[in-house]
Amino acid sequence: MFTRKTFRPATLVAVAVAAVLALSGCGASTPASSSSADNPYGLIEPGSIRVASLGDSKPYTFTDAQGKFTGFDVELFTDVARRAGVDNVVFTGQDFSGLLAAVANGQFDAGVAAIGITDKRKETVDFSDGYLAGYLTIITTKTSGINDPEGLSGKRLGVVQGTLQEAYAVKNFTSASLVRFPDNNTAVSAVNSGAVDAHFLDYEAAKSYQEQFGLVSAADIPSFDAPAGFAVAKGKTEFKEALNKGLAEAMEDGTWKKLYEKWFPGSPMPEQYLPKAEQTSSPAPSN
Ligand code: SNW
Repeated sequence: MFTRKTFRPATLVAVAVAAVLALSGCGASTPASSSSADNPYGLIEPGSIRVASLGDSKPYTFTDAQGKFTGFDVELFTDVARRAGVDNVVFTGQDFSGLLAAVANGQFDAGVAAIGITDKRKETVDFSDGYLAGYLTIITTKTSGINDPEGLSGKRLGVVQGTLQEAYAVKNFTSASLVRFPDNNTAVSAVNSGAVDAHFLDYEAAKSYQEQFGLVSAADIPSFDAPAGFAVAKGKTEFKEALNKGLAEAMEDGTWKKLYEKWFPGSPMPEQYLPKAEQTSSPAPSN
């Protein structure tokens, strides 16, 4: 792990430098992926968007039985990309903990995985406007006896490394023992086997695992101050603005609402992303 972490960026820089030299011929300093007339968004490969995502965050981003990426975030991003003029979107599954760094260092054009926008993360990447604001949920077995955050005291709580859940648990669930996992599937397996007592993840993914394994929710914690956004490398302003424009269009013409109803049936409808005509005068929770 240590070796890989220290070596990887250097290797990438070497590859990037080689690519620049190969493409420019004369050693000019414009990187291959920076914006230009035929590649205004500065994509790795003009005409297609490479997206770092997750294979096990159903219904946000997941792979179906055929291994194809689908889910709310996947369909929304694909729609927004099309509005920005790019039809070819290629999703790849990553561990969440490495996702933002992989976008920042140019391995991917975007990161899409219910990624909450925070000031801390903005030190690494830029974000589109927000497109989802919901809860962080603790799931457990029916027999664990954990019914609220206080019930976590002395218990083993799973979190996926690098998530807002991890940060929240470190700060607020100080009497629980945190167990860090690379992904949700591994953590939920640990709940099912009894290796941990509970797992802390996004509300809709929690709901999906509850249905699949007969688990129950012990608490829903609002995360409205960190709405999810699409992550892009810093400085790709044209790309980010095109995504924001597409996102605003998808919200205004009802596409966002249609996808929300499709993927999150029965969940309360947040107002702030609906067409303006459908928003009531009462203020939304935030953003
Ligand atoms: O902050 C929330 C947001 O309000 C919405 O509910 C979607 O999920 C969040 O962005 C939080 N998501 C976690 C995070 O950003 C975990 C992401 C994941 O597991 N894919 O760390």
